[in-house]
Amino acid sequence: MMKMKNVKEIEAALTKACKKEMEQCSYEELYTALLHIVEEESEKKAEPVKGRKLYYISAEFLIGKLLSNNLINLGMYDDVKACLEAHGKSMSDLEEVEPEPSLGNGGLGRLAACFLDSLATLNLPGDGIGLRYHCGLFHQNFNNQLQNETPDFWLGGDDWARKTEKTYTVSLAGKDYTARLYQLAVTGYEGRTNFLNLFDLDTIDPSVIGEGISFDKTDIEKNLTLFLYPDDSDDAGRLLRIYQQYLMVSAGAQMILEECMERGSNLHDLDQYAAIQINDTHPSMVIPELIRLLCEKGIDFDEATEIVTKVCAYTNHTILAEALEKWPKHYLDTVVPQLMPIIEKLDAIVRTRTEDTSTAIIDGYQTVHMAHMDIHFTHSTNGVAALHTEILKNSELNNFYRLYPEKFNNKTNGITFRRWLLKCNPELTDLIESLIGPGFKKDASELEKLMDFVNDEKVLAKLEDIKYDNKAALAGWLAHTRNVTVNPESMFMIQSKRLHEYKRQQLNLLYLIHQYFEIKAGHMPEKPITAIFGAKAAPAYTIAKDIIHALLTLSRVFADDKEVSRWMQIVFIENYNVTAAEKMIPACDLSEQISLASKEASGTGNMKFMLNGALTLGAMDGANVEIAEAVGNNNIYIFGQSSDQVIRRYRNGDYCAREWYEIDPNIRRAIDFLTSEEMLAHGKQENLERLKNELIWKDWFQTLPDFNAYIVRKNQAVADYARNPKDWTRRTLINISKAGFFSSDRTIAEYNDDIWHLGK
Ligand code: 26V
Repeated sequence: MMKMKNVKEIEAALTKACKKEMEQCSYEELYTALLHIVEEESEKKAEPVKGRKLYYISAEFLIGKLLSNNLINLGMYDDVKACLEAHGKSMSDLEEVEPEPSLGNGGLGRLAACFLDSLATLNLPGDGIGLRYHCGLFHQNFNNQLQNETPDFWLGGDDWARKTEKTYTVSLAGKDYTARLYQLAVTGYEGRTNFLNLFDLDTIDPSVIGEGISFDKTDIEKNLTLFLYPDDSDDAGRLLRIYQQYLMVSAGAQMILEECMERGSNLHDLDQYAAIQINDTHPSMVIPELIRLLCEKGIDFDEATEIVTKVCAYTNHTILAEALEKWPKHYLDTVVPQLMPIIEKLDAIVRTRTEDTSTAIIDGYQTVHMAHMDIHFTHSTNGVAALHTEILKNSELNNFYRLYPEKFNNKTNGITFRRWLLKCNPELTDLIESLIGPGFKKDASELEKLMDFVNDEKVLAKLEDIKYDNKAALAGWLAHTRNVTVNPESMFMIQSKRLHEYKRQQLNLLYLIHQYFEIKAGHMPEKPITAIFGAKAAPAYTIAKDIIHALLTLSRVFADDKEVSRWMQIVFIENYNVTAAEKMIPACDLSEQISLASKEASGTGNMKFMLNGALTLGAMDGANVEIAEAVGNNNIYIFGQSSDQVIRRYRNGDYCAREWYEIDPNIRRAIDFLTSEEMLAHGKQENLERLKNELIWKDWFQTLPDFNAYIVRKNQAVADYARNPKDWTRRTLINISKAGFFSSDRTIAEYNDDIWHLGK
């Protein structure tokens, strides 16, 4: 295979593509030229498939910018960088030209992207199937300390998804639409190339977008793939979600059957050709859709159902009841009338298997439960971290577990080290390579060899310098892109993830207010603190937006107060996305993973921070439990209630926030401050009062019982960091060396061994 790998060849290709000397080229021109070169190189690594091929169907793929990552995976990064530098150009300036694809919300979508990288790296045949959203997730900006949403037109110029000639007819509400396939090459690290298949309509028209991200939700032909999960707070929004999901699964199912038949399947043996992973419930309609298509091709219903059960597997990503999709039957009657007879037959089958009506697909209120259909009619249901899977088995899905114990299994999430170490933290990567060689890039368990250096003063000094450089780099990036100044000498504590009450950014908020009072009382922290946040709130999620407002307002209060601002600064980074994460994560000292125990299915940011040398401050929740097990109690800061305690409290229904507020003066002082004069000078009374009342009267995610434990643990971390920096760094090295388990290569190998059994 020809591989373009040396600087001269790259220079020649770039000059040829741009038709001028490199010095004269704009970054836009160089980016486009490189995109095409990379695409060509990637294509060479696409291979015919033997045996089973995976189709990972997901409404989200949060892939991040691709140029640098693809160059790394193709082994061309260093040469391209050298070539650019030889002509006075910089890689980081070039990176800024690329728009970030906006195809996901958070962890679920980013996980799908990490999985695609690992599949290709492990040389496993596995494609993604999703949607080509034109504006994707909204762009967030702050105005008067409030979140505003605007469309993110990321699809402007050259992008990585190629338009193909392949189209499929999809019937929505009785009318035919033409779904067009776009394909994006996914190149593994020294591995094969797979594809991300994204469907779209040719008729999409962004001119239907009005104020902010509002648009006419009924005009499917023009709006279907405009946004990712448009607001589902009304009927039209919810219907649109079903339209989107069916477009994805129907076109996807047709494509899968077509490919497998081309490869020789007679459809009776479909399970020898295809494995389908259903990523949460958004693609669940693929089950009845495949059954429908197989029946259309002459297979009888019972056999079709059996085939589909063998082919499909389901991953559950949350135990939050409100996030488990269920649709009023009449919605489905409207959008997908062709599926309803099939779903009804499946429901009838379930009723012959068990008398337990709690596992029915269609309940007594004529509501269709998508997760129930998934569990009954796939051969595998997995959770995404050990604790999460146990909770599914023992409480949330216990009725299903008793029916099908053999279907339930755990696959603890992972992250790709190519993006979350090699790409985002080159200095650390180089240090690790100099100590243990390059093997860890493909076999993450080799990081364990770093344990030999935990008492090596020289290594620790280098590690400390790298952390400082990364903090200075984040400071530079913030100054350049957000006009914010931060002090890299301070301790960086970062909470970045979607804004949700269960993730408890409000607990962090109360801590910061508490510290404010401490400083006012003359008790200074042992080290200046920079509390950094990154988070988008769903546009219709009022309390989440109030929490953002409170943090932005508090940030102003601190900044205006000379006494406080010497010790504490709050930075809420606008428009948090993958690109921002790549800058923030390597710069973090303390990683905030403070969800209410039992509520965060896994978390994956927690793994990224650990890998990049941050210590975790966390509740015993999701994958934090496994991180704690891996690093040992001395190398992590755990606080708060256990998941058992939390579940018991919910079951007994005896949590009363108001009592905690009344009994504990520190809690009361912190909550009351939300509507203080100082806060009202910058913030809006309506929002701050609403948040205050929410905390006193509801506090559904039990912030108050964990308040004191959180303060104590966090201040312990600050003290340790201030008093014994060498020991802190030693403990970060332990975290790095124990991070190998959290590689998505390990996760994918487990999926393959237990569920997919893919060909090579
Ligand atoms: C969705 C919604 C939508 C409606 C309102 C409330 C709500 C709450 C949570 C969700 C999350 C849906 C699924 C999801 O994104 N789960 C995330 O998946 C990650 C990858 O497995 C995992 O690391 C996160 O812990 C989990 O929250």
